Amino acid sequence: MTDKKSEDFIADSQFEPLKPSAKFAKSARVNDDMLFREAQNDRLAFWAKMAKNLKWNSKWDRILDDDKPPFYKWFTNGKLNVSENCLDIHINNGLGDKKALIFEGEEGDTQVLTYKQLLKEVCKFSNVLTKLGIGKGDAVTVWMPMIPEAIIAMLACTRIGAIHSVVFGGFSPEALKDRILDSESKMVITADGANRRGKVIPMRNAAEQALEECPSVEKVIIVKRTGTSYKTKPGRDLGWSELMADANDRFEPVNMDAEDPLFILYSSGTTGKPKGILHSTGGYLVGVNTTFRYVFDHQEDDIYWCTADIGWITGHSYIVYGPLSNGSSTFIYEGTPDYPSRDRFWELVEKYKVTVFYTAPTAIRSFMRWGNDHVDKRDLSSLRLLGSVGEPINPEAWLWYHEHIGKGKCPIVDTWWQTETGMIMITPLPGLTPLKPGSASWAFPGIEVDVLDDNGNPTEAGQRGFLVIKSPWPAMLRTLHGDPERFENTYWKQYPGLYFTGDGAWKDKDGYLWIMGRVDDVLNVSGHRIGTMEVESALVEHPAAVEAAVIGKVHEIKGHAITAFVTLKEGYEGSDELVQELKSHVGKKIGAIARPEEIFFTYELPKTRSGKIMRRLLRDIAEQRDLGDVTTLMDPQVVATIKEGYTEK
Ligand code: 7RM
Repeated sequence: MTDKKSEDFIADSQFEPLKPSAKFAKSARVNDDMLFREAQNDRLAFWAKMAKNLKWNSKWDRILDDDKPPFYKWFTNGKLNVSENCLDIHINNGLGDKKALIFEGEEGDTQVLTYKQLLKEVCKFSNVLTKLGIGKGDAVTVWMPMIPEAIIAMLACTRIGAIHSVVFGGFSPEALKDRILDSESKMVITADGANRRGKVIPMRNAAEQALEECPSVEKVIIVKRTGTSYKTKPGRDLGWSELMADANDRFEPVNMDAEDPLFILYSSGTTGKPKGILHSTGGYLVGVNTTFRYVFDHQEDDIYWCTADIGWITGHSYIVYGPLSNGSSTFIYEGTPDYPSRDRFWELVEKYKVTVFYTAPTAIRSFMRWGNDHVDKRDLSSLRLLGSVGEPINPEAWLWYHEHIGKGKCPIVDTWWQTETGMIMITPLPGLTPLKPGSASWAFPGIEVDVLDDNGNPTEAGQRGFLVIKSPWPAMLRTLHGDPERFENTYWKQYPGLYFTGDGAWKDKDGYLWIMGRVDDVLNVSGHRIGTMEVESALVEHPAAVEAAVIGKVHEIKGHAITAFVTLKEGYEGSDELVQELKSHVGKKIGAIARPEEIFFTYELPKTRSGKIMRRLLRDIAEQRDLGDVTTLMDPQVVATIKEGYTEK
């Protein structure tokens, strides 16, 4: 890795670390270094203490089983149920009438479920699932819009011990099919349609394209959301409300082992095949319960809003399991921030008096671009804490967020973590950590990270390296579904014994961590992970394409914009029509988020002598940078030609 760029140093030195106000610190959950000291003293004892915040039906006999790394186990032989910890325990503590889930639809329809009401719905759906033959260990795919039923379905799965696999609603039927097949789901839960910017997007009809090729699926449950019509497949398709109408509203939670699988969530890797990241019950819940409480400084009367979709890990951990296991009130919104107008989010913050708001840098950059008028006309005085996740936040966006959304008084927690980590790993604690705009600060108590150079030595302050996690943590992924070998190879081989994050980072002189994003071929488009290989595989499936190289071009709003370089088969001519065709081909294969923004045709791709496509060069071309070292290139002429073509367009 090369040395840090000068901009990085500017980010480092430009700002005085911002201390939490005395007012915030005073009532904060954490305002001294107690947790850090406890964890430092005895990391496992710290996590065991945290685990005691949950209800266990039998206690574990070992905190961490590290007999067969990297296949770690946490809280072995402990027994618990996730939905019981998210619902029943709060009702037993007198919080039954507290709002658990607050929902607003795109059209302004609303729904509030108290803890008691949410428990009833979850129990009813648990009975529905059980009656339909779903039980412990069965996989259920959830492909739904952001509506309460999605969360009810997830919690019901955990209540009966089924393994949910939530697939992002914006993924294409093809992507859905791959994930249903890989998880061997017996059931799919979906909706007739979704509301999106005033239009109705059919879901059940789209799902049918996937279902036709998924023989393992015995039942499909369909929520009526938009009234979109579809042809029912008798014997397989069932309506959510019909099933729920006469379902019993009591269901005893199934006692699960701490290491029983809780869910699978597919995430992009460096090959065309997405990875089925497997999380298990006990450690995951301990991790998200603990981090939610301390990172978001959980207070009893908070109205907490995380804008993620439940199809991503952020939705799993910090819309559903973290907030609910803490007895918080979690708000969800069906739509996008710009419909019907660009003040929609701020209208919602004002209306629901949101106190804690957690979103992604890509959204923040859009808000900045849309102008302050949309923000200034709303009353945001209820906000007390802001969060950021998904990609590095540039200091400029951080400062805007702090000033215009937080009015200078809300700390910002820039939280670094991954689908694989399950829980927040690097983050400020808002009542304690002096903030540096653009830095996620330090590891959470009980988490050990470092930045290493190519030889595995810790880097000096200011020097770039690879971010690693040095010891197991409770919410860590347990394996990749059906592919333990890939699990070992992807995460545990670069530095034997350490978890390789795939991110580049550097530490500053004060020990703050500055995360620079992926070092592998994974793009981050608007906070969503897309593998370059996935897009490339989709492109070359088109009859006109021979070979494709996909890169992420730095994009002001989205983080990365997908740019594709494609070589064509003989007999095909590059044209605007073909560009459009290829773009929609990728959209159809993977989903709209993976649609390349630009496609270029080239007679060859730059390759190393061993035949590896040099994406770095293409990135440099796309970003109009000097090309640097090209000595390993097989045919340097290729680059010159591509560069010419690119600059001409
Ligand atoms: C939670 C989530 C993980 C990748 C990760 C990073 C990037 C996430 C931050 C960040 C800098 C952050 N899971 N990333 N958060 N980079 N600062 N606060 O996003 O599996 O979808 O993505 O996202 O590259 O490896 S994820």
